[in-house]
Amino acid sequence: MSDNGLLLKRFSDGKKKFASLIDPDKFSLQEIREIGKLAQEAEVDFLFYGGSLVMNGNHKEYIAVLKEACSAPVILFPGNQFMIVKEADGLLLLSLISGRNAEMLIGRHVSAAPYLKTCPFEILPTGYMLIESGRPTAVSYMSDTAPIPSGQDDIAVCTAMAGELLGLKLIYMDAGSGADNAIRPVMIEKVRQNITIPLIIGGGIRTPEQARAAAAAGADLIVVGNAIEKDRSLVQKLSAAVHSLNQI
Ligand code: 1GP
Repeated sequence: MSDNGLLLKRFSDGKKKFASLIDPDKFSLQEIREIGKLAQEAEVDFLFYGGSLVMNGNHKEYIAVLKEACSAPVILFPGNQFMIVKEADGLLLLSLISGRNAEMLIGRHVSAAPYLKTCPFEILPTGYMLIESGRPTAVSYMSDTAPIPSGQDDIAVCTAMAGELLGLKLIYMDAGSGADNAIRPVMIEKVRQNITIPLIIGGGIRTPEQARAAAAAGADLIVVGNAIEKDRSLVQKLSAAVHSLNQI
């Protein structure tokens, strides 16, 4: 386990960042190479790798190909312990703080801890918050938790504050992959005003305008998966939209 904190330190420059989320089930090895090249051209800051239900078990090879094609760090965003492979550069160690399922808050972490201690990558302790997005998502079903209602900004704020007080290093608010509605910028703004740790936003972002609005509202890192799967050229536009805020 690396404790040099280099990935986390990347956030300290205060610049808006963009991550492309890669679900290995959606791509062949050849496609993964192309996706990696496009991400490199788009100058993405991170490649997130994972999903709430992943059936493909070829993670070592997929990650090796991604790393050949793109210099951005590959960070595991695991739906379960079977996709934690040592070839990655980092791992979001997610505690699902919006839910009340003890397994997702701490149980799985206890089981994984001895293995995680042997992993060379950086571990990023992350308060993971699901936000209601219009309809049930794979992640709320798989985690057996209810998301925070989309209009309940105060609950989101207090949950994120509690995560920071508990010592978590990042907060990730997620509407869920392919969500009908992305998280409202006003909720992002209120959470941002009440925490000091980096804020990651994802789920249902489909356009450069939405990505820019989420970053302008206070997100430090925007994550997009689904929309790029449907139109790979979007990675360039989304990344540019988020990074455009760094030139102001
Ligand atoms: C899902 O936040 C990520 O966990 C990204 O969501 O696939 O909808 O972009 P999308």
